[in-house]
Amino acid sequence: MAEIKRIVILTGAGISAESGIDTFRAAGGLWEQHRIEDVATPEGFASNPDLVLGFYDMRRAALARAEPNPAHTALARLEHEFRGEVLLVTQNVDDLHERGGAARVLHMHGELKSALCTSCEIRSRWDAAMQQRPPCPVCRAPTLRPDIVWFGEMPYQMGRIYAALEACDLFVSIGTSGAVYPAAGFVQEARASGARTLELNLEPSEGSRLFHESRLGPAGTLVPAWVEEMLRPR
Ligand code: BJW
Repeated sequence: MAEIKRIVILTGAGISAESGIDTFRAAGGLWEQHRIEDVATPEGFASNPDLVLGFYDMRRAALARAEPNPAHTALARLEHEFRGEVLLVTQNVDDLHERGGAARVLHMHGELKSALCTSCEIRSRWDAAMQQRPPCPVCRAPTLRPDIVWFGEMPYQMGRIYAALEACDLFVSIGTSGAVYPAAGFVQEARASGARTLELNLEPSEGSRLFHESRLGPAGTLVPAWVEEMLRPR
């Protein structure tokens, strides 16, 4: 196999499942408990802001009780010890990669611990609840929304992500169902640029057949084993 110098890793809800964070599409997952259109679209927010703010307040509170698991810490170890570049692109809005020690993380779907003011459009670090309509720390207007990319909105950092996909030799997808675009199309972008592609997931995803290799099992076991492989002297 040719030498690997640049790795792009895409993560999804499955990597945080063993930390006790609900995934979206599993039986009993978030989309069985809430209608997507109600809580994850700009239209849902416009018609019932209380419901949406409460949904994200509940998830921010759950995040405060969660800890990074061995998959998060293994990826941070890879980032620090691999003799090449590692870029972590996450669809997750939790901060478990950072708390696990990772430094280069792009949150393409936003972050629970960030607030976006719809008046001044400035983002602020945010830990508290929003349902009581606290003022924006910058302009003082009571117009904060969760800094989350909802359906129909443009994900963040797409220019950097596509540039990294074009330049990478290895693309790894971890714990994502491959049901949501544009992230679900990254494997094809990476392959078109000549990268090898690997999927680590609990079960076959919607895009499994697009990968050169698919390993099935829990991220907390598969990811540390794969990182060990990548760091082994060749
Ligand atoms: C484990 C495990 C364990 C469990 N170990 N694994 C075609 C092209 C382009 C766009 C579209 C298109 N068709 C439709 C669209 C529009 C739409 C879309 O994709 N809709 C689909 C329903 C088809 N996309 C958008 O609107 C996006 N914006 C956009 O496209 O802008 C225009 C654009 C065009 C072209 C280029 C660029 C831009 C925005 C999408 C926003 C998604 N937002 C959400 C909610 C907000 C965040 C939040 O509240 O947290 O993001 S939806 C939800 O799904 C969340 C997630 O980030 C995302 C992905 O879910 P994920 O992570 O895959 O979770 P699950 O639950 O689905 O899967 C978990 C997996 O883990 C499973 O496979 C399990 O087996 C596995 N697992 N335990 C390992 N222990």
